[in-house]
Amino acid sequence: MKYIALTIAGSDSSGGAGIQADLKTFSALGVYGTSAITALTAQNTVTVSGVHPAPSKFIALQIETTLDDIPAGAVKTGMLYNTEIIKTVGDTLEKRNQNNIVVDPVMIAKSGDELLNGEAVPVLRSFLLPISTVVTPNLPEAERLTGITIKTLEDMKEAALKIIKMGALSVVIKGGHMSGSKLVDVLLHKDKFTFFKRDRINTTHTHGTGCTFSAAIAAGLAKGLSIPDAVKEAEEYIEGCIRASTSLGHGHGPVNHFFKHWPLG
Ligand code: PXL
Repeated sequence: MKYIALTIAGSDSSGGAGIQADLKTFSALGVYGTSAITALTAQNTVTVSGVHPAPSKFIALQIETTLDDIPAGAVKTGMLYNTEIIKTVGDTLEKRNQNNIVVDPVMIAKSGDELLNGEAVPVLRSFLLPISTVVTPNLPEAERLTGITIKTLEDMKEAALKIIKMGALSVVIKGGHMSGSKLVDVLLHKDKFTFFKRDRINTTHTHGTGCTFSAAIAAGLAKGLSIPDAVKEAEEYIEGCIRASTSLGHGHGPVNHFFKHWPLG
């Protein structure tokens, strides 16, 4: 059986996040990965020093050409950068009736640099959420999408319900930005909440975490897992990746996508 997933995302020259993280994740989870690159970033573990978006027509061409020949069982979107790219990606996927779309509403890099223009948030909400199978915001992203200030688990549940009302089939709100020794991610799928609790791993080497998590969900969907099972597998996978992360460079080091195969540090 051939399992295939397509990532539509930005390139991270430091190799820890973006397209590079997605392809490593697909490979580690037994899925063949294809890619459409939305933007180049000049980046290391400390800073994003430049962003060079691709022309939106060329992004559409990458998606069309790849999928025409190699249909994907699931697609994930990551860094989309501006309004025009969001609209193009949304239109292209909708026109093709692509199923199993995981939307990681990437807004800010670990270094604090902007990966989505501020004015693009409403466009992401109206163009991408209605076609998404799973949306994976962290807390600041969920706050920007919903306008809800999130301080408690109840706030996370309220934000999840609001994101479903915007048209997403399911949502995982990632609780990593909440303080405390335990983390909770909240999945809302078909009116059912599932809570994934784990101990906080004491490390700053978390570059690529969000990209890796959403790519792992896409890999699970490409393999035919149900949404809750794909999220569960992604939760387990990201925990292993973070436990094996390392200091590489001078800032937030990368997670180890291949922790089952070889140590990174
Ligand atoms: O983690 C979000 C992210 C997404 N896409 C690209 C990135 C980053 C973070 O650094 O570089 C290309």
